[in-house]
Amino acid sequence: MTVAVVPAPSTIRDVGTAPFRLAGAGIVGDADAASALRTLLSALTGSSPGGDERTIDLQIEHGGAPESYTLVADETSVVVTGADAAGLFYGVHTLAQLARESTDGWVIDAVEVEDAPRFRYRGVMLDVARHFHPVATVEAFIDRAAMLKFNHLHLHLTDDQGWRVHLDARPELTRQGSGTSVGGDPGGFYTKDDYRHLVAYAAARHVTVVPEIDMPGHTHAVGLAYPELVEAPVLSEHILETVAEFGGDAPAAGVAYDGMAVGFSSLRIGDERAYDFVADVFGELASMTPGPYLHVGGDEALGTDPADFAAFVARATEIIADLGKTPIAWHEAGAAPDLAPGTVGQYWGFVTPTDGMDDAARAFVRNGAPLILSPADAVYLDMKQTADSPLGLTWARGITDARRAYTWEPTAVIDGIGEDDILGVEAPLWTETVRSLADIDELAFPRIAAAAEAAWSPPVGTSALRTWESFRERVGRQAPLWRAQGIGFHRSEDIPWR
Ligand code: TNX
Repeated sequence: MTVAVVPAPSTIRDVGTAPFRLAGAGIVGDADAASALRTLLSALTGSSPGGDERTIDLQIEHGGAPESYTLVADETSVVVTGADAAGLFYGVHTLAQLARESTDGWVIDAVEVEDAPRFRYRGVMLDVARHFHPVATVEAFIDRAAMLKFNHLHLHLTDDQGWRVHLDARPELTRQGSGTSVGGDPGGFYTKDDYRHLVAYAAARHVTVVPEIDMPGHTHAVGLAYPELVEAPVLSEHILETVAEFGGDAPAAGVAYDGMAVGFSSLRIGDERAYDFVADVFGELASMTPGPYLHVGGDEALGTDPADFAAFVARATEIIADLGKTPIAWHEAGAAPDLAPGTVGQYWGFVTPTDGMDDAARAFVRNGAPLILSPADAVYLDMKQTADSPLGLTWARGITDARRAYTWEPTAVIDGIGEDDILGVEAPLWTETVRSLADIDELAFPRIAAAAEAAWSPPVGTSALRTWESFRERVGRQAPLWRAQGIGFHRSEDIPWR
């Protein structure tokens, strides 16, 4: 039987009858799901089911696990039943993946699928700071993620190179801190309406936006707008080496930074005005963000004294918690003894941890909160897939091909961190080298599908589908659907593309 579903479902069984023919079939049931299915099928097959000989029935029946669904297809009917609207939406995407062209025209094989997510947080991240990406690009990225059953979009909204969301409380941030991107490329920012539009666009696809304001490091752009809030750039040996490696000017106070070095900037942690700033920006962001999370960054604060860093992240996470939101911080913040209770950690070390990064991650769990896993040498979508591509970086153990992106198991990464300590998996796409949607597609695909499988599918070792051999076959069969969506995926050589 042709199993073409990615991420792999909990169970899929061959029913044994002839397939369901789409020609002459009609779609009935839930209107939102029906319209999503029509859009997918007409892009794929060139026509939308509209007959009345057989039906595809799309229903919500409350009671099952959140986001779960069942799909039963045989010769006479297809029934997709979601435990909630998200579950039905995912069932519809599974159904679109099952459609294939046969001598009988487009058909759905006779199968029975039972499916539910492994983790409740399944994320992708887009860095809109190193290169600004317009609203339409973010929409397209949301569409791509939702097709693979991701349910969170982390927007890395600020960094040394630019501040990308307008906030009335601090209007100079976008007025003076958003003009450029890496390499002197054009900058930009989202208006509050743009941001609200993206939140709604994502929500309509069962995706929650997680905004990140990165601090206390990665704040050079803040200094363009409010110089009193940031320290002078720290030009350490490491920074000067990075500047030499990637070119561009060294960071300088009051000058927009368009290079690729990290770890030279810091808010003035000892100054109370820094905390007024934190309260202002997160307060306004909270009021525009219906989702439960606000991400405070906290990574690579190499320009900040460790004790000062600990004091800062403790206060910043408390400010977020006081707004009624759950703080998320990159794993470095785990070293701080007084993080707000419940602060979620995001681990970006390697699949085999180095440099005590696992200790920092475990500290979040000791503090009573779970972890999001983003092991850089597996799910960083900005690592090079091939040596000859101009896109991507190589710091996370060189080339990350699809096989490496696939071959890891979340509970095997950090000693002592098991299933219940893991909120989910997130695949970040940093954009130092990424200028366009075409660049995003080329780097993200097909590895984003491997990350989706780590986040959604049963653990490695518990399902025959969770092997590289199975994945490469299944992901290769996504090609017609991906082409129909206009996705310019990287044609990894080790995948048999259809
Ligand atoms: C590390 S991982 C970063 C980013 C860079 C990225 C490039 C992490 C939390 N920070 O600042 O953009 O590497 O791969």
